[in-house]
Amino acid sequence: MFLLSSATRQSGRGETSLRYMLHRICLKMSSSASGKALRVLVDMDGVLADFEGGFLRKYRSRYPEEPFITLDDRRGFWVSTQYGRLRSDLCEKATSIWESKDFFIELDPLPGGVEAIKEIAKMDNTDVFICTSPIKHYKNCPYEKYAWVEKYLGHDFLERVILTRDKTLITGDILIDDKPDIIGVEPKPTWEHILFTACHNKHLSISSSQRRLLSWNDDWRSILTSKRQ
Ligand code: DGP
Ligand code: MG
Repeated sequence: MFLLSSATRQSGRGETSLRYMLHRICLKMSSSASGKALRVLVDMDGVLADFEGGFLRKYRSRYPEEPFITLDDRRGFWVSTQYGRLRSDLCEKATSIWESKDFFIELDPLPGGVEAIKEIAKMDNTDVFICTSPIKHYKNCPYEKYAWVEKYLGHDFLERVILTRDKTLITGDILIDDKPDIIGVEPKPTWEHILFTACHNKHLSISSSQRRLLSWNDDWRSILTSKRQ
C-alpha cells in the first residue's frame, strides 16, 4: 500500500496512476492464476473495420466519373496496385481516399467483430490486443484509429491497441489478420496467422497448415480453444 500511495503522490496524477497500477496488478494476477494467458492479436482494417467498403463508397462519391473495382472483383491486398493497373493515374486517386481526414474514423465495423473482441476480452486466461499498421501518411490515421477503438469498444480498450508497421515483432499465440503475407524483420513470429477472409483474399488457396476464419460468424471460439495448452 505504501508503494501505491507513494507512486500516486509522486506522479501528481493520483487517481489515474493508482487505477493504472491496480489494473496492472490485476492483469498479472489473472494471468498467473491458471498458467500463461492465451494472447490473441486482432487486426483492425479488414477484420474489425470495413476498410474495403469504406474505400469504395468514398472513392465513388469523390470520383463519380472514374472507373472502379467492385468488391467482388478485388484481387490482391494493395488497393492502389489494382487501381493503378486499371489506369495508372487511379493509383494516386485511390491513395487520396484513405489519406483524407475522417476516412478511418468513419469506417463501419465489420459484422460481429466488435461483439467478438469484447467477448474475447472477457474470457478467462486470455489477453486480447488490437494489432494494426497505420499508413505512413500519419496526419490523421493513428489518431482516428484510437478514436475508432474508443467509439466502438470504449476508453479502457485503448490500453489494448498496438500500432506497428511490423507485426512480426509482436509476440502472441494467434494473429487474426486479412493480409495473406505478414512479413517483417522477425523470420519466425511467435503467433499463428489465422487468415481472415476478405474480398481481396477469398480466391487465394492457402497451405494445408494454414487456417482461415471466414467471418466473425465462423467458429473463432474453437480456434482459440485449439491454442490453449
Ligand atoms: P493492416 O490491416 O494492419 O494490415 O493495415 C494495412 C493498411 O494498409 C490498412 O490501413 C489498409 C491499407 N492499405 C490497403 N491498400 C493499400 C495500398 O494500396 N497502399 C497503402 N499505402 N495502404 C493500403
Ligand atoms: Mg488488415
